[in-house]
Amino acid sequence: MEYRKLLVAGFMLICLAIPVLSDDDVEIEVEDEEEVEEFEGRRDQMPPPEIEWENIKAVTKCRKRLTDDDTAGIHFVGKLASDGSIFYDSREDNVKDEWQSFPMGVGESIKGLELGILGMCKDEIRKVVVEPEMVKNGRHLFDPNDGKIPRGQKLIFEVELMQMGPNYIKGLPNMFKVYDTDKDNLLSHGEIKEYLIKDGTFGPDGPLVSKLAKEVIDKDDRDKDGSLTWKEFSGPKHDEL
Ligand SMILES: [Ca+2]
Ligand SMILES: [Ca+2]
Repeated sequence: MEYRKLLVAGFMLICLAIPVLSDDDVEIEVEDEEEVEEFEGRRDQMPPPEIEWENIKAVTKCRKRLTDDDTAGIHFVGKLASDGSIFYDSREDNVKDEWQSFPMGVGESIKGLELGILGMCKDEIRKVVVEPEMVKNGRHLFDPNDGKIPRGQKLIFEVELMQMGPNYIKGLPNMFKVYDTDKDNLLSHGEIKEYLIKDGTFGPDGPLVSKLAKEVIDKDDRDKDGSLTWKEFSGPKHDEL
């Protein structure tokens, strides 16, 4: 009798344990399925085979992965592969004092670095190894004349993706017209802000969106009247209004 009780108890334990285990399995599968749906059509945007990379910190579930249609905001440490010495650390750069942002796919950043961060999730940390022949471009990351990018050497970058945003240079037609919703041929702070809120990349209405909109205006507002004419606006626009 005792033996049968034990058997029953054992069986019940197994029954209890199986759903617990399979629940876990199901949960993981569901997450993966969601990921596949989210990233459909973008899965090919991972680094090409010639780029050596590995995730130091992976984010398994993210709303969006970095593509070459985005602007990337990264913090990174650049090291020489030969001796591991650091030639640049964006967190230590007191001149820029912020992460580095650049539109992807238009030669603003170092080619190998740019290819190596494709497919990253926000907050992910990735190590990217860049062979000497892929240490090209990068005019936006550093001043090309200040000698900070060691050319002709194999480099290692440890990159944290801080932010993704719309790529203002690539693939966006006439942003002047997109921004100018009241069609007065001037861009106002309010119009830029309205666009950023609708876009949603930088979150809902708040200080960040306001600040970014101000930056868009201030950067080009040569006569300091608080709005941008078509001539002042340096973003993507067609040849004429
Ligand atoms: Ca306007
Ligand atoms: Ca102006």
